[in-house]
Amino acid sequence: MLEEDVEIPMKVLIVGNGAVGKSSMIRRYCKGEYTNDYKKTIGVDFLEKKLSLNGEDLRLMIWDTAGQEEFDAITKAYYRGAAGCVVAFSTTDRDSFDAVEKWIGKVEAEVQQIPMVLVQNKIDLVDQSVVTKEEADQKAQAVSLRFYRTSVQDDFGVNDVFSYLADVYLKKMKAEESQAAIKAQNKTSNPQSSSPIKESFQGKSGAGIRLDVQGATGKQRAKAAKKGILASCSVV
Ligand SMILES: Nc1nc2c(ncn2[C@@H]2O[C@H](COP(=O)(O)OP(=O)(O)OP(=O)(O)O)[C@@H](O)[C@H]2O)c(=O)[nH]1
Ligand SMILES: [Mg+2]
Repeated sequence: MLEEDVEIPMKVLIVGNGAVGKSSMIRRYCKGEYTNDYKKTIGVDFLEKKLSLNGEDLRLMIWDTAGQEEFDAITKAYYRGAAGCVVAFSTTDRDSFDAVEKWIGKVEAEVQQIPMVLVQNKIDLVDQSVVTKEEADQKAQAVSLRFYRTSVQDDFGVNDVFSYLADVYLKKMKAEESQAAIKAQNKTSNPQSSSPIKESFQGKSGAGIRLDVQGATGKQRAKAAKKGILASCSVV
């Protein structure tokens, strides 16, 4: 248990080309709603979702960013502080598939490497697919990301995407908490020692998450995150 009465905030981003279904995915996940109408996102937007996972309560703040390039300058300012990212492309849009690396690069330019997932949306339109299953699997391997196929329209796979990112984040926080406890113990047995503990944590995606733990407990982290300094740990 990290902390009984603390709701853990987590900022999550969703990026990808225009019209791949980013806003639809967030609306589906946070509000259980779906519409066939397309209204492009202007700049950024966000919705919240409370999630209980492995006995912990999380508050996901999911930032929806515009896929149209004209908004790039605005959207990248909102990447900071993210603790997870969904990179989405559409089954029926080849350009969106080819742009995956570009989106990963844009996010990493602002927040280094954070846990990410690759999502192929509109899997209900598989008959009109312009990306083969093999190509999509290869891309996921090439960029070393956990890969999900979703249909926001049919409500297929959407919950799994966010649960996975939340799970990686919780594991990271728990690793931090146990490292802080070890450090406190070391300090008691050897008061001279003051070097920061560094510990690597292997996420499910295979991405190694390096935590620089300098005595903060999970509760302190959660409080710091609430004050807006959410992503104080780096991922390598
Ligand atoms: N068939 C199908 N259509 C979908 C699905 N998800 C979203 N759409 C449709 O795709 C269109 C674009 O969806 P949006 O969620 O607005 O796309 P976006 O990625 O937010 O686009 P930008 O805001 O321009 O970046 C809408 O007409 C949705 O109804 C899906 O799983 N299947
Ligand atoms: Mg949108």
